[in-house]
Amino acid sequence: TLNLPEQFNAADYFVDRNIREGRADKVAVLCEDRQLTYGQVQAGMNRVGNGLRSLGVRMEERVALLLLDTEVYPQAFFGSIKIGAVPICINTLMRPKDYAYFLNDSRARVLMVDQSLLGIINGVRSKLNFLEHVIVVGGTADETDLVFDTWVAGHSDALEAAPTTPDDACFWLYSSGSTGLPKGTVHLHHDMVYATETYGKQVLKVKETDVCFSAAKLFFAYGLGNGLYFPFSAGATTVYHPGRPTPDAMYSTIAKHRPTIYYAVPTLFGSMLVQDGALDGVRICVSAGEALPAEILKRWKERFGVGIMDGIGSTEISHIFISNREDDMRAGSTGKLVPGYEARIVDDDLNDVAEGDVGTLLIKGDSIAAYYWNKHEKTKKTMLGDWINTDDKFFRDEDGYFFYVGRSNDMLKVGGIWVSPIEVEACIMEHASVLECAVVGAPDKENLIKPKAYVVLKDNFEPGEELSKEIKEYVKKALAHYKYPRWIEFVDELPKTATGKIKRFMLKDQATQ
Ligand code: 3SK
Repeated sequence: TLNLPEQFNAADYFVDRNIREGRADKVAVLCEDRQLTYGQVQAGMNRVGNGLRSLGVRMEERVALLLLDTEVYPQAFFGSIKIGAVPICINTLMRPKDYAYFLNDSRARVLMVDQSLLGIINGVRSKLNFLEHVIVVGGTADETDLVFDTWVAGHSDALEAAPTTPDDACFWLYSSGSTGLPKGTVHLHHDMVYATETYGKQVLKVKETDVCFSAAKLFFAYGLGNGLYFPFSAGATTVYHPGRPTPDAMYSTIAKHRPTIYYAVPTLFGSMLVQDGALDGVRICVSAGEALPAEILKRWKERFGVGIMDGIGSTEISHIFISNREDDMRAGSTGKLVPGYEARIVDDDLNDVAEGDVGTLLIKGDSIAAYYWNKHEKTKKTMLGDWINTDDKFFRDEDGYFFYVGRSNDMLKVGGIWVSPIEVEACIMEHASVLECAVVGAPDKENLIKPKAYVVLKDNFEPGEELSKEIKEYVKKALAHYKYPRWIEFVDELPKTATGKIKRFMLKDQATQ
């Protein structure tokens, strides 16, 4: 257990403590050509907190953050937390209807949005039932909105933390499932501390001298720990790249800011391997989001002489709970339990399976989210007292190494982000030519899973490259880009059970051959 005081605020722990411990002048954030010290982050955070209070934001109210990775992020995130409000880190890759859902579901009255995303929000503004104030970061705003820089400048840089407790709501992330709407995952003030004391300190071993750079964005649970609360917990420096994490951008950011810890997802490690670039100064790389193919790990080590520490985490558990270690990496295995977490591998009746047998992974640890907002039934099925059902299938060998086998449901992890095949199927079905379809995961040439669609066409439509391209473009426009099927196979019919259910396992087997 953490033994936190009865009154505890995560912004005090992750930001103010750095000032008390003498790091006011230490560089906290490097972003392009700009830098912010811990003293400047604290002042900005306090101004944000005071600014939100002046807009009438109270303890427990949600503040939506639709922001790129820049120096504004820690100020907005911890500024909200410091007054006891609850920031929601929102994915910047989504579509207008998704934003309307997040903002209405959460009932956030304030949104901080990067100016590059303001157009999307304006497009759905008439559908937003609770939003009152929009604060635009990095640009101008129309008369009704506020501009972040001028708004914060008008508020004091002195602020006392609100009297929150370790068990108050602290922040949310939206988590998506194979069916149903995304779930607001409610994390408490102690959750980030628990993840820090366990994975951050005992596996990652982040130190004050480290410079962290996460290709995974801050709005992902993975990126939030990597690029914000782990480095801040140690008084280290973090590097932000606001743009797309292309291999070129990663290499040039690494060359410019010389991080010591570099975090990415397997798809990016794979694409960096086929491009020129160096990793000078990086002492360790970290991978999560999807299983790291052994071949990528081998080629990375050969080329750069640096290992990739592969692990698995979840939005609900805050961060990584099973991981390889710097001095103990087993290719093909997700590694061993992170200290502070317990695991059970169970059958469908929640009985433990024998060692070496495959079952569903349950995890216990104090960084697990308290509940899903407004989703009582889903909360009861997932959060089982001290334990959480990860819906991941694993087996554990006699040495304690865990091996990932797949999902209990049909969800796919694509480039580290969950994709529901059912959502993609529903979108493909809207195309005029499609009679039926099924989407499953198929490995690409790097052995990384991407969506593949099996499509039955209506009469009068001809299968071919043209139509395949058209359907892919249709999905890219309607859904977040990463969800589109990389391959479309036209078939005469889909395999079905006697009751007409698609035999997905047959298609999965076919797609993986
Ligand atoms: O996808 C993962 O493995 C992960 C890792 C850390 C935090 C959150 C997630 C989803």
